[in-house]
Amino acid sequence: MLEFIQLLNQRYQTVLSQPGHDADKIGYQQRIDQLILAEAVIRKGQLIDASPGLPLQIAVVGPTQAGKSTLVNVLLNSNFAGVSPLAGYTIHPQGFCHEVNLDDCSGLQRYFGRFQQFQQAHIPKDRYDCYSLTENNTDSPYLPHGVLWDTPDFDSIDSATYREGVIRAVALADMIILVVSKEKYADQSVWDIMSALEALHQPTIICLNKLSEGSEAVLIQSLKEKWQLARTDAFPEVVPLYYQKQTGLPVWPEAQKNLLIQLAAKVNPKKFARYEQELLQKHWHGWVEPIVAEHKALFVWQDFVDDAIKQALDNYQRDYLNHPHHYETFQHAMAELLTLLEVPGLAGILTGARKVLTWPVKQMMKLGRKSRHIADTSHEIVLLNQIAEHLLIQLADKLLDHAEQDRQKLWWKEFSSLLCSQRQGILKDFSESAKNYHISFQQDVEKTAQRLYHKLQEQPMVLNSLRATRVTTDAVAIALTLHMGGIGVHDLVIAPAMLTVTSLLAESAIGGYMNRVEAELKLHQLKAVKQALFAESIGKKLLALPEQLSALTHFNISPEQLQAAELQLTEKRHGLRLL
Ligand SMILES: Nc1nc2c(ncn2[C@@H]2O[C@H](COP(=O)(O)OP(=O)(O)OP(=O)(O)O)[C@@H](O)[C@H]2O)c(=O)[nH]1
Ligand SMILES: [Mg+2]
Repeated sequence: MLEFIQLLNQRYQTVLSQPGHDADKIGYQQRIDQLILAEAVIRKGQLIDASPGLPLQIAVVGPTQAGKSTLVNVLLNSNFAGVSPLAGYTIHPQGFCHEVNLDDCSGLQRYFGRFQQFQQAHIPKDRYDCYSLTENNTDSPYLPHGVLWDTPDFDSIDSATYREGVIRAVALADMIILVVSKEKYADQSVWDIMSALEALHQPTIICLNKLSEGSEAVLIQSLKEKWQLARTDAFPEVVPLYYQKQTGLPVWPEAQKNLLIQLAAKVNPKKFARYEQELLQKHWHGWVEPIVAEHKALFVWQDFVDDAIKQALDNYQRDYLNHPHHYETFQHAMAELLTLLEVPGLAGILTGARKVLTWPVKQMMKLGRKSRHIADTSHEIVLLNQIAEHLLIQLADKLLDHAEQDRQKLWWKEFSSLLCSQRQGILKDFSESAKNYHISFQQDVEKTAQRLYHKLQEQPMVLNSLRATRVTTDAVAIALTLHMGGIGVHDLVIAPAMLTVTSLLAESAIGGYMNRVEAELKLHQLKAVKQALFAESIGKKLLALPEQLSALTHFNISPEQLQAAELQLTEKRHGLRLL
C-alpha cells in the first residue's frame, strides 16, 4: 500500500506540474497533502508494529509565530528550541527527548524514511528533508516521558517547501498540542490541518498563546465554533497562556499542570491500524478518481477496438471468404489437386513437378519461394491490407469525436495523435503478418488438396472421366503455371478451364464432400485470420497503445495495479475485521 500511495502522490505532482493540464489545481494540491499524510500514517502503522516500545510522541503544531518553539521551551524547561520574531523560523521537525534515551528512538529513522536525522546544531538550513533528535536533561513538571516535537508552521509564504516535514511530525504524534494566538487562530490553514487530523483520533489540547487580560472567554468561544466547523469530535481542553514580563515567556497555568500527563493515558496505539484503514478508505474514492476516469476511457477504447475488429472480420467474410468472385483459396486447393493427378500427355512434366509438391513437404525452401510468389499476387492480402487501413481510419475518426465530447478531453486528444503517429508502423506490421499468415496457410491449402485427392482415388469413375477430358489437361497446365510463378492466383481463379473442372467435380459424386471441405477450409481460414492478424497483430498493438501515453500528463496506473491496491485496502490487519 505504501508503494501505491507514493506512486499516486508522485503522479499527482507530475501531472500538476505540467503546464496546460485540465485538472483542478486546488483539488489536486489537496489530494497531494492527503497522500503525504496517508504515507506518513502508513509509516506510523509500520512503526507501531516494528517498535511496540517506542516512547510517546507529542507534536506541538500551529501557524507561524504562534509561539510553538517558545512553548516547547516552556514545557521542556529549557531553551533548546530556536525562537525568533521572524516568520517561518523553524523549518525542520525537531524532537526533544524527555526522560527517554535517544537509543529508545532508533525506530524513528525508518519512519522518517528519506528524511535524514541530524544533530540539532548541524541540521542544514538549505535542506528540508531532515529532522533532529536531541536528548534533553532538564526536569519538566508538565511533560510525560516521551519525545516532544517542535514543528514548522504550515501557513507562512515559504511553508509549502517544508510542508512534508510538518505532516510527517504530526502523523507521528500520539498526542497533539495545537498552539494558536489571537491573530492566527481563525486562519483556514489551521482548521484544514485539524480537520485532516481528525481521522487519527490523537488526544489533543489547544494552547491559546499571547493572551491579553479579559480576552480569554471570547476567544475560547470563538475557537470552539471553529473547531465544531472543522471536526465532529469533542472540543478539547484549552490552556490559556499569559505572558510573564520578567521571563519574557508564557506561563503554563498551575491548575493544568498535569494535563499532558493525563492526556497521555488516553493514547491507545492498538486502535491505530483501524484509524489508518479508515483514513485510506475515506479519501480513496477522491484519490483514484482521475485514474478511474482514465480506465473508463481505456475501456471505451477497448470497445472501439473490439467493434472495429468485428467489423473488419465481417468485411473480410463479405468481400473475400463469401464473395463469389474474390474467394480464391479453395480454387488454389483445386489447382494443387490437379497437379496431383496423372494426366495423359502431361505425365512427364507432372513427375518433375510432383517431386516438389508431394506431401509431406520435403523441400521447405522451394515451397517457401513458391508460397511467397503466391502471397505476392494474392488478392486476399490486398484486401486484408485495405481492411486494416479502413479499420484505422474508422478508429481515428472515433477518437476525434471523443476528444470533442468526453470529460477526459486531454486523454482522447493525446491518444488521437498517438494513434496518428503509430499508424504507418501498425499497418506495416500488419502487412508483414498478413504475408506470413498467407504463406503458412499454404500448408492447409495443400492438406485440403490431399483430402480431395484421396477422396477421388476412392471414386475411380470420377477420376477417369476427369482424366479423359481435354479441359482437365488445360486446367492442370494452368495450375502448373501458377506453381512456376507464371501467373497469379487470381488469373487461376478466372481461367475458364479451372472453372469448368471445379464445376465438373462439384456436380460429380464427390460434390457434397467438396462443399464440406471448402466450408471447413473457410472456417479454418477465418479463425487463422482472426487470430494471427486481428488479435495478435493489429489488436494487440492497438490495445497496448494507451501504455505509451505521456506519463507527464496521465496517471498511467493500470486497472490491475489499482485492483491490487484496492484489495489491500479491504484486507484484514492484526486479525481485526476492518470492513
Ligand atoms: N508577547 C508575546 N510574545 C511571544 C509569546 N510567545 C512567543 N512570543 C514571541 O513570538 C515570536 C515567535 O515565537 P516562536 O516561539 O518562535 O514562534 P513559532 O510558532 O515557533 O514560529 P515559527 O517557528 O516561525 O513557526 C518570538 O519573538 C517570541 O518571543 C507570548 O506569549 N507573548
Ligand atoms: Mg518555531
